[in-house]
Amino acid sequence: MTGSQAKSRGRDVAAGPSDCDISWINARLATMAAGADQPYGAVEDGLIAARDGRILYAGPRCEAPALAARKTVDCAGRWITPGLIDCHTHLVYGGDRAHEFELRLQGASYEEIARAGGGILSTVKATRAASEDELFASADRRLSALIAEGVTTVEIKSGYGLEQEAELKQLRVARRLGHERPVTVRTSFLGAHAVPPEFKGRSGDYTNLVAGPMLDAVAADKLADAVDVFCEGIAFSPEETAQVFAAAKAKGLPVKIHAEQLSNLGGAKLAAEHGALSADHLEYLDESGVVAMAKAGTVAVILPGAFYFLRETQKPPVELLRKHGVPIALATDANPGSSPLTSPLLVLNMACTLFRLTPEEALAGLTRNAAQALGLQDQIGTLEAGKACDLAIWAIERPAELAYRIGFNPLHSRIWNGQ
Ligand code: DI6
Ligand code: FE
Repeated sequence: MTGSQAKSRGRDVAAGPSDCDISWINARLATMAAGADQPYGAVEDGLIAARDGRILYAGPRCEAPALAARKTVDCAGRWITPGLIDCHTHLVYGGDRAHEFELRLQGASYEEIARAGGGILSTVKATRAASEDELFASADRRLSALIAEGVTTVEIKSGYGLEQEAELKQLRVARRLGHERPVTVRTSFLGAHAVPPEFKGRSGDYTNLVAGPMLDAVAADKLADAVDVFCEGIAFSPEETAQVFAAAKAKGLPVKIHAEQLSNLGGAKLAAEHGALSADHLEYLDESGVVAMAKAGTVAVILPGAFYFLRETQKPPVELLRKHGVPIALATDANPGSSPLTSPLLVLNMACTLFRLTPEEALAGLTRNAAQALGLQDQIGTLEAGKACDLAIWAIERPAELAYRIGFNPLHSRIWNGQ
């Protein structure tokens, strides 16, 4: 095809002498590109070419410019999707909460356990006591489970330190995971996850600390890519949330929120008014919150693992999110208390079975829309020229299989940054 034809399809490639490092041929592509004609942005007989870790071309082989590749991989008809993006995790923590699982099975509720000093605070105790190496080792095992199912980008939150040094420790471990493992790590400072025991009854004083010296220290060491707040009856009020958001904004950091998980405090609307990247959980979100999110371009991150594990019955308002065009992302919410889940494939299945997403919407939730929830929509999330060459290659016959099966991993191989 001619250069101008390629350009008109948004895949302009400056073909040169040594062209590309690697190409994948004989592949079926689920490009997940926005506004594609085909479901999943599907391309039969597709080709991907990459150079310097970036996609040079992704599309039909017959339309590809002539590119000499140093290495060519024959995919034998396998499907390639964008590498999966887990945009909401609490992967770094000490200990576990299996005993609380037993207590809940004897009738205690998640909120009762939290109010009695268990819940998040029991993980805080274990996280404060753990060394950086111990935290790294346990998180690394959980990260391996994500990688094994095709994850190439993961967001990791702090929020189990709840004091300056322990929060910094969690974030340093998250950064180290990104340096040592073949995966992109984005971090969020979640100092406002719970009121620590030392501040019981003085949440305002703790919020001042989070929005002041703690955020200063996090920003000074460049340890966070975003700031998150748990806005809930058992956590922080909308006023306290707004205070943390204002401080984040002053540092030039984007914000996110845990909102409307157990009750409706209007947190998602508040976050949208602060231009939040995403509002997450959202079971109790109402239409005015949805409208505010649509207006602000705030992504809805829904978390079927927490819904399932806490045996919630109130579902997030998927129909309203669709109606108002709010992008829906999915994530594991991997954490020891409400979602001890490290399987993105199971998240796809649960999103369909529990929340009635289509398999295509679910896959968009772990690719294109998850990228947007991290503010990385120009970098990752679809198979398009110019984006990072992060790929998941699957031994499947159709993309819906990714959401359909339970407990089976058809990943054939995973490419991160073209490698
Ligand atoms: N919502 C959640 O589901 C997790 N954090 C939050 O704000 C739970 C964290 C935990 O129970 O340890
Ligand atoms: Fe969470």
